[in-house]
Amino acid sequence: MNNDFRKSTVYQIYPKSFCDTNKDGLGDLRGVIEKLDYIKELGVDYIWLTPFFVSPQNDNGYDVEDYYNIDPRYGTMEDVEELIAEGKKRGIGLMFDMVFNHVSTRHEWFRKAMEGDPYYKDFFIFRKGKGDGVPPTNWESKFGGNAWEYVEKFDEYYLHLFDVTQADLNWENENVRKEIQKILKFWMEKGVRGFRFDVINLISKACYEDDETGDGRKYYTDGPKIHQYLKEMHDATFGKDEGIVTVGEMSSTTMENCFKYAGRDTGELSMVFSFHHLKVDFMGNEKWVLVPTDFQKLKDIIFDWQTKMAEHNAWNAVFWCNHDQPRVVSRFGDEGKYWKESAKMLGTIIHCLRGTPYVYQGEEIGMTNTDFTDISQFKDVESLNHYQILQDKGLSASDALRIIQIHSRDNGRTPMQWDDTKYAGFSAEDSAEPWIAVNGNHTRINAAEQLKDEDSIFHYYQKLIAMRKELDVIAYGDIEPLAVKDPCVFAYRRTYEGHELIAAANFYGRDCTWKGAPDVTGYERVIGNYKDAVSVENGVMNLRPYEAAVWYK
Ligand code: TEU
Ligand code: CA
Repeated sequence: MNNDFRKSTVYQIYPKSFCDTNKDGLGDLRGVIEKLDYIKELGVDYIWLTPFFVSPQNDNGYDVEDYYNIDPRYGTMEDVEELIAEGKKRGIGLMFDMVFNHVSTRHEWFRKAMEGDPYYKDFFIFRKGKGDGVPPTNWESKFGGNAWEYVEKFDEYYLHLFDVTQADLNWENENVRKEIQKILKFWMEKGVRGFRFDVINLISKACYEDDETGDGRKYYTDGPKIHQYLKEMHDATFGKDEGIVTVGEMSSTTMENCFKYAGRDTGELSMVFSFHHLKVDFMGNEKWVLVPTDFQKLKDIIFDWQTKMAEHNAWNAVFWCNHDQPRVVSRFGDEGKYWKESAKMLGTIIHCLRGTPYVYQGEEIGMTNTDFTDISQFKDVESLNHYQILQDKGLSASDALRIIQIHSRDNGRTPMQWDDTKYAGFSAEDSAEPWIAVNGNHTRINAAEQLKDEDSIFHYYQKLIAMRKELDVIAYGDIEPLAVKDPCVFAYRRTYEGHELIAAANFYGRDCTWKGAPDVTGYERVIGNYKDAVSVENGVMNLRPYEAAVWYK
């Protein structure tokens, strides 16, 4: 494993949808072990596994009931130990997903709180309502509806920023913070080499007041004690081991806060996920609408984060996909004629940026959004809630379904497509049906096919990942945005110790010309998604549909 996270690439696995070895239709940890050689082949340094701890699975494991034990549906502690050891043998470090903003209401702490134990009641955020069934504040849950749940026994409400079965923890309580440190130490002792922290910038709540202008996020996002809590956690646990890599998922954050969260010397985290660049097909913060992608905004946001984080010595995680996002080839590329070109183009843009790239399972083979045609095929609590909310607002069932099809998190959660058999090799053919339907296009889009094909998306990603290791300019270089206002080109220059790298891409399915392109004579074309070179004449670069190319000097 590469201890320098700037040279590393992370592969994200959503175990429930990755590989099912015991034929029950649910992916499991033995499935991850079985596929380690495939992941090794891609060339990544770390695997981030989303939660597999004991959980009622109302939010697929982000509702943790017990951080110290493995949900039997995923496997056993022995499986986890074997996975860590087998990863290590292959130079791959395991990063676990720590959900510390909330716990499942089935967690022992919450159960004891509900029994009235004052010690544990103070682990959560209970407040009086405003009378007449009016909750303490008008804050909205991220999954729809008010964020407070009434408990008759106490005549109080508890806060849940996510599902009603995900109760927010009270970080003001030092005992909560101590318990969290214990959990981290436990997993560090097991040999875990990194952590991803779920919505970690929501843990410090500023106050409990009505938000007159919004949904409450301004009162709990990047709150007043957030940096203090992160430093304390860092100093007490992973900060003691330089080799541990950490990434914080930052919901609706500001860059100023990220300078500290992911600063080189701030003693908080190694890097951050921010999501502003993935809201360019939203209306403001409203996800459940259909609006075209704003390409200019996408570039502006990425370049802004790239340049300013660099100026402040802070580090980004760079990514298009995860288990909460639609598939990028469907979203910003083309599922049809230019499927392969556009998938490679999107990979090129991310992998040559300044930051640590994350590849989400199936992205490396160009997996697409679901082909679901009926709401009953969707499983995600967020999709199902919003399907109802949209209709309550007056949309027809078919219009609501259209929006869910485009934005649902389930787009990223259909089974990994290993081969062209009935269940795509996720489950054996004689298995129970997978928990969520396999995309019909697995007969065409699958790993087995791509491993055989030198020109596949898989092999292109493999090359991108290797390039970051070979060329210091990718890992360490400065970044200069190019073609900033061009309506179809995404391009930038990286520089480091006399070396230069230029990445250029056409984001659209038609030919485009980039006027004022840099002269690349004398540069080596290190990668590209068309066989022959791009033509450049008199400062004009002619890019074919979704063409991407990278030059190095
Ligand atoms: O997600 C945090 C989060 O707010 C979003 O990604 C959210 O799912 C989306 O914006 C809603 O439109 C994290 C996890 O990645 C997600 O899977 C969990 O459901 C969530 O936290 C709660 O733990
Ligand atoms: Ca299974």
